[in-house]
Amino acid sequence: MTARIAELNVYPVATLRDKSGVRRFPFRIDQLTSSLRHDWQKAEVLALFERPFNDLMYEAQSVHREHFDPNKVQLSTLLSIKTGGCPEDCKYCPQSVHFDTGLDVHGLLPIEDVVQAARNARADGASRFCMGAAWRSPTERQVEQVAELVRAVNDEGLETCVTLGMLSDDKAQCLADAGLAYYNHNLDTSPEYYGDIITTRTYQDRLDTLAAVRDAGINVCCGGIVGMGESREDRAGLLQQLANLPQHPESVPINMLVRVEGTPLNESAAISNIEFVRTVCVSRILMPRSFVRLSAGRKDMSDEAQALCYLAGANSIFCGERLLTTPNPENEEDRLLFDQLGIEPLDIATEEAPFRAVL
Ligand code: SAM
Ligand code: DTB
Ligand code: SF4
Repeated sequence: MTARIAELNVYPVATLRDKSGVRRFPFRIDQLTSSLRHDWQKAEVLALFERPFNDLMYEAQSVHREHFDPNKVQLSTLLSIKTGGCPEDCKYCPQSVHFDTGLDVHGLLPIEDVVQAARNARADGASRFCMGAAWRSPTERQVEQVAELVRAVNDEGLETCVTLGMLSDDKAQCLADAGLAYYNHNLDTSPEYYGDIITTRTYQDRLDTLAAVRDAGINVCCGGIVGMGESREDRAGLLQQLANLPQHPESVPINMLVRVEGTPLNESAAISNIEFVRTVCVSRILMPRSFVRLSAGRKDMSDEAQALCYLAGANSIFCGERLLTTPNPENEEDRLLFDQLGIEPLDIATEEAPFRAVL
């Protein structure tokens, strides 16, 4: 049964629509297969973290090979479409009004600038274009403006992703109607550590937004940040939450904290690259069919550390010289590393990717 469904090669959360575009039912393969679990216990996740590194790596790479081409990596490019001035107090974030980070604040970018950036991203090999806005929650008008950007970027032949803060059902639907493929909204950390990082919105607020996105038929991009002074138990708690969602996020960004002067977490205790790789391994094992993104933090990682992340099952990155407000490796550096490793970018236009979106 599991194998036959895998062979169908359709997107597991594709919302099927009839000829008039009416949504019929969400097709959720993961609920039909026995291979995906949603009942992970914290002790089980911790036990994975604690395994000898070679055993953990071997298992993660074996799981990865069951579901993906191990030599293909999906490329997304980020653009900050509205920067800074955010009323939230996320202690890692350079864009919060609560911290003085000397950021160049700007309002929503004009559509021409966004389309040009999308064209550049496509020319550089990205298959998805992610637009981020420093909002707590967008207004109706702002959602309509972003919907227009989504249509324009879709027209450039790129998949679209946006991250705009909290969303209600109707706002999620408006973005779905514009053809948005992915919405990024992170849980960031474990429920237990969350209050040490953010006080202006709750964990439940985040889960509610994820449910609104899912119900609108948009693919979910949801992960977190490590290296914020959290314990291994918190890292296990974050991954447990992600894997026990009613449906695994299609995309799971694992960010290594980018330390920004002026933010309260600038001096927090870092984790080793080996612990980061363990986090990627456990993500891959818990969410076997999700794209796991080696997300923020690559700029400070050696080639060898990144290679270990790919071996651990990371199969997606942000490419391009900027994340939202901080630097990312140059395209040429990434190209050189991919060449050394024999990795190729996933081409969603020509390949039958097992997770290709059909919205
Ligand atoms: N304001 C929206 C929100 O928070 O949902 C969207 C933009 S926000 C910058 C998107 C995500 O970027 C955050 O949820 C967080 O996980 C990640 N992020 C922000 N600052 C970061 C940093 N310094 N290092 C690593 N990840 C970071
Ligand atoms: C995600 O998980 N990481 C990206 C994206 N989703 C929006 C953001 C990383 C931001 C790093 C800090 C910055 O550049 O401002
Ligand atoms: Fe605002 Fe998002 Fe930054 Fe939090 S992470 S301060 S919500 S931009």
